[in-house]
Amino acid sequence: MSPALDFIEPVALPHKGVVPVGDGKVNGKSAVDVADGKWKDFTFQPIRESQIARAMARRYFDDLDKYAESDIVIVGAGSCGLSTAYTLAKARPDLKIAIIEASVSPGGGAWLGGQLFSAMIMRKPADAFLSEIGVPFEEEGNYVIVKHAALFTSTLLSKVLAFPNVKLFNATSVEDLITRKDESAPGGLRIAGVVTNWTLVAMHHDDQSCMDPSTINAPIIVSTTGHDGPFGAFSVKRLVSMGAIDKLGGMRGLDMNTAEDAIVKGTREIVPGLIVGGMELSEVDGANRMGPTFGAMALSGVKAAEEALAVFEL
Ligand code: 48N
Repeated sequence: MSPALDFIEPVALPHKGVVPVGDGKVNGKSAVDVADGKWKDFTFQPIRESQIARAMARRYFDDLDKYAESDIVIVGAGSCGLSTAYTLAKARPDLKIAIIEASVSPGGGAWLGGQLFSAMIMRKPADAFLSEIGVPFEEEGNYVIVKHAALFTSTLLSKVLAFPNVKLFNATSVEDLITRKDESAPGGLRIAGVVTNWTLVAMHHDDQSCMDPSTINAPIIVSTTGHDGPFGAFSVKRLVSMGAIDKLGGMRGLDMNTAEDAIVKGTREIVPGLIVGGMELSEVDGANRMGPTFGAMALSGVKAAEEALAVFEL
């Protein structure tokens, strides 16, 4: 251990197998003496509370300023959104990628496997993504098993957050989409950014007056807000309400074999500037749900990233 951290070096207490002879002391010191000695003079470096406040505020507002103009915004930090972010950030370290996640805790539905069971199943060939991010798994024929879904989500999250060109704004909701008239687009609209608010603010629009939102401009938005639920399917429901698409197909019943292929292969730009992936897409296309298997989320994220890069490179 580096000398700077030697204070946490475990105290070399007498091994149980070695019975101290006599007064229970080793080299004239008892275990308590040795432990106390180490901690007795311990102290942290001094600090003034305002230094902590400034360190946090400065970085947060620097990030708000820096990412007010982003190259790509990903809405939703579930398994699909995080897989998109990983694939994009690795492929294009020059792009500024903002992730907007409504919940305080990112990860969406991928912290547990299914029905509160903790193991996570991915059908092959999604095991290639697990190998790419370094998540160990057990082989079982046509599928693999990660021993705890949180091992996948925490590993992916840590990799995404380690990229210098990625910023996660969690506890932040996308409340609307920035639009531009575009006669060449099917619904006459192009998406050019997102409208955001802190989620705790967004939840109180009905009981607090005029808390206006903020915005992020970006040429490409990848929306992965999950299937319809309290927060889900946000962007595609907004596209319908603004007349950019006619209606939603609505997610269909569970059929693993049909659902996973349809979500991955169907991940695409729905209207110019807005790519939809993951379970949000099932609401657009009327795709089946797949239940507790997550390979399609990972590979839909990979495909969403490829779709974004293809548009970006036009
Ligand atoms: O995990 P989800 O809900 O969505 P995906 O598509 O990443 O993964 C879906 C997957 O968990 C399943 O549903 C599995 C495979 N089951 C399928 C089945 O058959 O039931 O993550 C979406 C994230 C969440 O963290 C939300 O908090 C967030 O998106 N979110 C938002 N973030 C910002 N602004 C919003 N308006 C918003 N809406 C949702």
